[in-house]
Amino acid sequence: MKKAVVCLFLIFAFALTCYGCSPKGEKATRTQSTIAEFESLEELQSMNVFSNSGCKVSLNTQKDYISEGNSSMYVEYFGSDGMPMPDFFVDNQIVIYAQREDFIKRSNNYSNVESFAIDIFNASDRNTNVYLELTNESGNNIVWDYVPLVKGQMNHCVFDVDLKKAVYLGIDKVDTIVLHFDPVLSIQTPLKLYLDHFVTRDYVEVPDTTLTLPTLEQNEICYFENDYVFDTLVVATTDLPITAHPFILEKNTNPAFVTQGENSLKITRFPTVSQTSNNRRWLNVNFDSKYISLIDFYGYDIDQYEICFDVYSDYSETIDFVCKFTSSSGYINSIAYLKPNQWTSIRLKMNEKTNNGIIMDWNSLSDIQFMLHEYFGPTKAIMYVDNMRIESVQEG
Ligand SMILES: [Ca+2]
Repeated sequence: MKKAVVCLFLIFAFALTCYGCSPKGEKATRTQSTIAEFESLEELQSMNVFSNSGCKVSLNTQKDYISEGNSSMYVEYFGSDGMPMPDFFVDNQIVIYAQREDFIKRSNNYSNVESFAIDIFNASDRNTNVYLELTNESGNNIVWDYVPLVKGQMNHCVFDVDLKKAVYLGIDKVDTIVLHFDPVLSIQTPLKLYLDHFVTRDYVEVPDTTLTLPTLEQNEICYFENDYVFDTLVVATTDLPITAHPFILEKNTNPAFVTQGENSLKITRFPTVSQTSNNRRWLNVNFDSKYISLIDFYGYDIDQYEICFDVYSDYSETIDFVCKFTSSSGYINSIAYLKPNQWTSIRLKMNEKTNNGIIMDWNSLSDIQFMLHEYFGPTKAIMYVDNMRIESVQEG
């Protein structure tokens, strides 16, 4: 038995070696393109780091803090002195314009990107996070992800791109590339970071990003079983400041958080970095219009049927959850209050009147949105949604 395992291992190792040392001329799986190498003051000046009064920027030439070339960028973010608010924070971001022809040796079309990578030495006295955000002209978040930065070491950060979704959102026309870091409160010591070698890892052969519309089951609004939904659900952050952290939307496969089939929608919420908590804004999760047109509302007696779905929240307090349905006759909001760590079954009568006081024309449904308040919780919170369906009205 042991022998067989060793043999298998050897075969596997041999296969790997062959793969690693493929003869010249054979196709590589990916190449690399530069976004920024932080090699000159001029290059640094082309990013909007200097305009930020809460940080210091300089060109570093100490070898320990360089991963490529002769220099890196040193950024020090500090909480501002004398601010009356204890939660005052510095708007700590670096914005790189995707069309900087002088430094970026590529177009603003990133639709061949497998991942973004940057090396960051965290010389602060604490761990922090780096957030990567790509937006296009419409302000949509095409990519939004984060990687932890361990203190006292060079962190090789890689942000994988979900290319199907990114293409759907317009990664072929990127407007800005933003790097954020955790906020620095005025009572905290500064964040001290060295940035170097910001690149994209590109596919040589770009995978197929065509979306295929699913076939819905009878009574289904969304069972979250088809990849199409996950590839096209969008977080709308239009009126939010750039320091607001949007959600991460994912397919959940853990059966503990599924009420239908094998999957559900997982929504991870991050606390908004904001100075005021009295004026909470909304963040929306929007369904794709082509998907909505697949839902079959014909033949239902609206007095006899309801729209139903299940939502789970792990947040320690009761939290509100709004689902908005919009049609040519107006919209209906279903408002639910989710208790912690349990499923809430939401039911909305189909004969409810819209905001215009008339019966909803479900056949002309154009939008389904989950509306969630901007969130100030101390840590991230997770929600699951599953089994959106049309069902006969429950008695009692
Ligand atoms: Ca499901």
